[in-house]
Amino acid sequence: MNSFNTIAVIGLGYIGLPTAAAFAARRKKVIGVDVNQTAVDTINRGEIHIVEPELDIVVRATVREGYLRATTKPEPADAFLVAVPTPFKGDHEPDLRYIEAAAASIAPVLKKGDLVVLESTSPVGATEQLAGWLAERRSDLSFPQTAGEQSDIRVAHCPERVLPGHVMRELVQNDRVIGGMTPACSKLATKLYKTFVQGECIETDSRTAEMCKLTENAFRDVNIAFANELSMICGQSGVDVWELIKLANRHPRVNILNPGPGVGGHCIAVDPWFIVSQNRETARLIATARSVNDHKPQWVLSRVTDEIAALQQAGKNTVTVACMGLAFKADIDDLRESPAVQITLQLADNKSIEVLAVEPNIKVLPQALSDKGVQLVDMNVAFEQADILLILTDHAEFKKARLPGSAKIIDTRGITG
Ligand code: SAJ
Repeated sequence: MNSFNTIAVIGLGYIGLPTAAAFAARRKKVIGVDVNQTAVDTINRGEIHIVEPELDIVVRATVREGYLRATTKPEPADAFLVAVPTPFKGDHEPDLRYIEAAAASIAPVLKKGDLVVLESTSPVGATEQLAGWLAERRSDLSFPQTAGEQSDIRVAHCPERVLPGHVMRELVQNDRVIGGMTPACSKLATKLYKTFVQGECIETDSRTAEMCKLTENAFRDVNIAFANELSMICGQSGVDVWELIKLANRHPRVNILNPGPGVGGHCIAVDPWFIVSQNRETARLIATARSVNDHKPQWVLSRVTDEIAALQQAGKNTVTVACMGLAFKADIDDLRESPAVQITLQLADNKSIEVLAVEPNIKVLPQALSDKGVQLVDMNVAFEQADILLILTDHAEFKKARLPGSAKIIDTRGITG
């Protein structure tokens, strides 16, 4: 049986790089592959191009010891892990072009006995599609969709489920769902993950594993939508939503999540659409949750606009709004799909106000924000200058700070309660 002397990881982003590092830390020879030459060069210097606690230490050590190496072109290996983005396109249909590109790049170096694992969050059927793309390019090898348990190449879906900010710990400790295209595929993939996974590896088929990952994120999205909807209802009825949730959660079977400015990141705001796009008639609750969460930034904006109008009516000529936090959640630098960025951008369209941004985890503002005149400032500068403090991210720094009494505070995260 394959003993995985060399493992290739395709895609060195928020999931691929930590996974590559975890295998390398177990003294496996790991080839990390990414189309981004800058990322490849950074990793080969023993540095990292993303922010994730403890990842830098593991990458530095494994590169120095020669276990981890990055390149732009796949090389022969015993296992190939595909961890590339799966965004959506058009009317929220999944866009599998990066998986197809990964298949095209690894096909030439595949050999009998290899394992191919799709880690990217994917719509149901994507693993079979990946195997199809590989088979089209390698008619000399047999694949599970035609050869079943006798296939030359084993193919499985093993979705990642790690929480940004806690990736290095969760990679090792979380249970893993292993969805092989056949039981032999699952067995081989379990053997691979057992290299570093201390949680349980639970075997199933690839379609169930695909749906399982989508279900986990849709479940969270629906629950956050419930909290966000409550916050909008409470806003109309003069009830403090944070106190309400605290009280309701004293019930032994109620556990409401936290409202916020909307749902961001590259997972929860995206993955439920994969279920919806394949089940337009039946996935009604999941689709509604998406629209509730997507509407939340507009609701926050209308509250801020009301406050700005009130200050202007009271004679304040130039109102300064400080947007506290741009990251999509606390204590990370990731601005992808961030509702805080969306709100800040829209505020900056109002030429009668000044917009400041405070984001302790970044050094440079994204171009789109600086182009609109938004200034990145320290927290204390914002406290001195702001007429409205708009709390968009519950960073630890903000929770510890003494907020100024001089500004109107709009707290979308409940840190002031
Ligand atoms: N959020 C709230 N209220 C809450 C919880 C979250 O507004 O009570 C917001 C956050 O501020 C953020 C968004 O939701 O904008 C998503 O944050 P998150 O912490 O819920 O999740 P992610 O996107 O960082 O990671 C999720 C995780 N999935 C689940 O918890 C089911 C993680 O385990 C997955 O591995 C990850 O998606 C992924 O890669 O799919």
